[in-house]
Amino acid sequence: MTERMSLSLAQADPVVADAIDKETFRQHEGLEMIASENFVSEAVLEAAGSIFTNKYAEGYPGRRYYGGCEYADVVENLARDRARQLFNAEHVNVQPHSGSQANAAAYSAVLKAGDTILGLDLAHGGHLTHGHKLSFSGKLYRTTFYHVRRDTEQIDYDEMEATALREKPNVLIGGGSAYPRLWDFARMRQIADKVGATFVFDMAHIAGLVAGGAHPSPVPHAHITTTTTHKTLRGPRSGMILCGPALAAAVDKAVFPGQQGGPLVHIVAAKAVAFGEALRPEFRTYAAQVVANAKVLGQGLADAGYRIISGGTDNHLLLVDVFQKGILGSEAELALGKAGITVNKNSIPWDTNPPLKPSGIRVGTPALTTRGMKEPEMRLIAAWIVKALDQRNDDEGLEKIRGEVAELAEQFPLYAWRRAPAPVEA
Ligand code: DSN
Repeated sequence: MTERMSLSLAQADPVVADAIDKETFRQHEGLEMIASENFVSEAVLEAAGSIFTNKYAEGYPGRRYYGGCEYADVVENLARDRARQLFNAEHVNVQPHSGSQANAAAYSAVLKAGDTILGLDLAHGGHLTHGHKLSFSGKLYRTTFYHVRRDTEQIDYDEMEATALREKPNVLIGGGSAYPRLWDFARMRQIADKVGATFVFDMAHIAGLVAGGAHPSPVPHAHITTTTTHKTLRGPRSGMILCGPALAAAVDKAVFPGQQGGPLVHIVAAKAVAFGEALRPEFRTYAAQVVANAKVLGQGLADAGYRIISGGTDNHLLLVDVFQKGILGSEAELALGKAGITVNKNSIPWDTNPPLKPSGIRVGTPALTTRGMKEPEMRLIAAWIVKALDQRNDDEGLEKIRGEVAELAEQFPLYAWRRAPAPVEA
């Protein structure tokens, strides 16, 4: 081994090391409210940064195309067994590198090019991979969409059924990125069965809530359930597919060799650790608190006159109409960022503004709940959000809120031992 191989990151590449230090500090000192983000444990970080990154393990446990896979088999079997237990699933594939690749594999397990997908319109809370024309899903397949109702801003199952009967989709896909309400899994399965479609549910956003018993599970209803593992589920950035025995071989073949080569064994190991954490009783408490926090946060914003899309939330996220107060989502994102609160601008259903300057923001509670924040902090944060939006053109006012935010963050430490002192800008 050359001397260079044994240098620490700070010695070998100070520029990258410095960016990691600064990112660690950024994550600590602000309020992370992007609904799809979370903070993994030190144990998950350690597994994700482990020497399994060196290993090729194409194939599946016991059936690999490379030698030396005995320990890769240990971690993949653990990840599979724990995920099966967590979601009461018969078959699990833990190799997809991401949610998009999990969806690509799920489709290719049951569809051929040109077949039809019916999914929730991205503009109404869906996901790019559910048929958007710029995604592989919209290029490879014929796509049709269902929507939310104008009056309730909740899924219009009658429209979904009428569209399914008319368009005869081969896959009906549920789930999305910005939908705050419960899904009617049983009704979706009925609609899929009526037209002979495969019912795929993408539970990426809610997987942790499902695992923690704070949200009903799509797994008993869907033919195939896909997910990411890094959102509410609080694992490493990655994907996973669950299904019954009838589709197990097709799904496995679609992941490898269909979509991917060698799995990221270090990330599979980190998934095993995260699923082990999610099986613990504390995770149930966490999931329930995520939902309770979102409700309190929504109430705080509603009390200040903000319109919450669909009138509230059943999960970890809120979609807030800021345009009704004359603010663009992009302006709100910028102002809140200056105040140390990270959210993302988001289209709202039937938005009259364009996606880069939409009418809403999406706000989520998974990451702050991991830090230990509860209802009192949510009330405080709702008040800061309202104040920051009121003072959106006053940089001094926003800076003052940022100071208060940092004081709160300091009381809920994150990765304390990894944190370098506050970076000094040159
Ligand atoms: N980009 C993710 C989200 O923020 O919801 C979905 O893939």
